[in-house]
Amino acid sequence: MQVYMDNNATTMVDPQVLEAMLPFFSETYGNPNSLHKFGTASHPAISKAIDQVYTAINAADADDIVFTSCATESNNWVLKSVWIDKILNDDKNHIVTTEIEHPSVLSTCRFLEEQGVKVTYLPVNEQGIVEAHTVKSFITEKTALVSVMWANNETGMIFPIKEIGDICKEKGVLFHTDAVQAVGKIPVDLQEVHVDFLSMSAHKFHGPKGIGALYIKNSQELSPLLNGGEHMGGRRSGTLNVPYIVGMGKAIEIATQNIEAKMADIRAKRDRLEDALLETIPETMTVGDRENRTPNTILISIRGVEGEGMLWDLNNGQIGASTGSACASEDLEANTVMLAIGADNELAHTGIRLSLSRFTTDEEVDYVIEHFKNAVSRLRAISSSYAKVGPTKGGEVQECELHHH
Ligand code: C6P
Repeated sequence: MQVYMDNNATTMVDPQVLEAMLPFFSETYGNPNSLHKFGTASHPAISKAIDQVYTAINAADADDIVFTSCATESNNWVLKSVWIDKILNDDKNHIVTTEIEHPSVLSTCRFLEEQGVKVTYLPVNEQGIVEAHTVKSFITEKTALVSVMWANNETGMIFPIKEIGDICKEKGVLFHTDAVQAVGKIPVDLQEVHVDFLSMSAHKFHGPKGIGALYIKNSQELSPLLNGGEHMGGRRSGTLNVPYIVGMGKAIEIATQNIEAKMADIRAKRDRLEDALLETIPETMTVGDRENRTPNTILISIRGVEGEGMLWDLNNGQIGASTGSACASEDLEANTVMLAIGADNELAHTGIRLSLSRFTTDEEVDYVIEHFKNAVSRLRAISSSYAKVGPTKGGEVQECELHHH
């Protein structure tokens, strides 16, 4: 058996999505900007995909959606263009974000700091989220933009986006949310929540990699990141990637149809897995209240077991998991979110992220529970740090205290 438990890194393309995409590679392959029928033949499919995306997030208008190559591009676009539009060409100089955004936001913010922009990185509480009142207290007259993720990729913790959106609206500050880990996992309703810009990526909800979108409320002014041939009304140039656009539309439609039922199903499997691991393996803890997490995610820490060792053992057992985000997994650093919520360095090296999908089966969950228990026993038997400290409460579930730094 092979079990893929790393669906926050990417997901498999749903076979129905692949099927929808296929005709647009070698049959309807014209450039949509061409005037002949090879080009115009793809227009209905593109319109349909835009409709599928804007309907899925309950945006007001199809014009509010612009396709990009991925969420990294969407995030770069918002941050850099707000810098150009509001900081270079206006009198603002400040961006508010959080300590635990994805690198596509954090490293863009660091780049902007080098250009002279002031950036506030808000700390998270012990649940791994930033509360709305904290955001409010850091907004000043000079703030151009607040950028806060909808859900965190490592913990699944969901941020109070409605409250933050209301504050930004009241203060007249632009609000961007990186909703990569929210769209397709939990309801995202832009009639309920005030957001100016929202980033998403198709491969997180069983669409293809290399296609994303940016929602722009009321298609408001935002300088393009890519200048060129006036594609997408001049907002994002580059020949439209028709098969991937079609795939993204189909994927978001499927993911958001009956989302409550899909969530309940994934949540039941996730909770069973989490309970089994916490109950049978002493001195383990998970990060963040389950009720406020995306229903597919567990970040579990196992005292005395290095995350990388655990991944290696899981990989030998044909289980794919991660120690945190996929793009940070090669540097063997401690889990940044765990450090941000106050875990000590040793504990922050023991985090394992397990992320399920709607394709995860009960048999796979059983297999992971069994393998995980055995892997922990094997690794603890050879762990010098575990031998030094020893089990602190033999056999019982241990609530590890996290202290805020
Ligand atoms: N997170 C993870 O393992 P791209 O690569 O551009 O499609 O998506 C980037 C991205 C942006 N924001 C969030 C919150 C994300 O989780 C990701 C991708 C993966 O957690 C890979 S690093």
